[in-house]
Amino acid sequence: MTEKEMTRLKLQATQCRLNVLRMLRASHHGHIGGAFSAMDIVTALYFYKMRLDPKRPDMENRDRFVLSAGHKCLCQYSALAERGYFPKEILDTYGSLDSKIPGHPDMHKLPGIEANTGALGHGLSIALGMALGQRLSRTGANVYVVMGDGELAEGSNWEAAAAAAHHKVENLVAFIDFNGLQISGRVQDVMDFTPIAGHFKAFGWNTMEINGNCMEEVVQALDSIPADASRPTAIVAHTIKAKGLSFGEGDVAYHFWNTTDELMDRAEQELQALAEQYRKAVEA
Ligand SMILES: Cc1ncc(C[n+]2csc(CCOP(=O)(O)OP(=O)(O)O)c2C)c(N)n1
Ligand SMILES: [Mg+2]
Repeated sequence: MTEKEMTRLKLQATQCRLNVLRMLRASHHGHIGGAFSAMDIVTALYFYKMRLDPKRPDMENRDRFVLSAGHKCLCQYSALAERGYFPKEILDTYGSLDSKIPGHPDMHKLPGIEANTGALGHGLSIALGMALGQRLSRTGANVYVVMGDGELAEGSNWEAAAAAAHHKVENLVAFIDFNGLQISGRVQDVMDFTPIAGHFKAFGWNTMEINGNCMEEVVQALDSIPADASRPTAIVAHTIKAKGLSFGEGDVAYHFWNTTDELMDRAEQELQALAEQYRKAVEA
């Protein structure tokens, strides 16, 4: 990938973060922390890695994306809108009754959503089933799942981890968004699952550890997934909760943000300035 292409991806991630703010302008509240920590990973998947066609969201051999930590959905809505799955005006309906983009993703309401999530701990099992199905159908499709680190406390994840390794499901890739925080405090105080990569490795997974807010490292990790590993891959992505919201980074109070006009203006200005920098570099 050229430097310009890399900068274009960073611009895209910034534009996606701005889309999140647009939704929060409409609703005045929402889960920004986990959406912003996972935004670089989700951008790399939607704009660099996954085989998909927004005009044919049901294309048989599409790669699948499952957002196991469904409360992070603002990051997926932003990427889907940016990729052209639905008109951006729909972003302004966030928080309204009958919106296609509810507080947790709904596959019956929005094209591009593959599974209903929100109750933590189910996405890895769902993604494993999809990956097995795609392998049987020989479509060549990969299945990508994004999980939270607090979510790992759900025991069902570890049944799925064992089964995925046992069945050598090499077309399954799980990102663990390791931002160190969950709803009410530090993950290590609530339910410590470190070393996360060590646990997946012990189950038989191929594992990597990266800075999940560094686009170069996310892209490199995606490029280095072995094609014939006979193993699923877990990418433990060290991130900062609310990354990109300067006054909220690493602060559990921004797991769910009740916005104020003043702070919203500041957040928007800062991200717009960053986007402008990237835009200039891309156009230079
Ligand atoms: C089964 C279940 N229990 C509790 C919750 C409430 N809940 C919503 S978000 C959250 C914290 C998740 O933390 P983490 O997985 O680290 O995601 P992050 O917020 O950091 O993105 C919890 C406990 C839930 N959605 N599902
Ligand atoms: Mg977390």
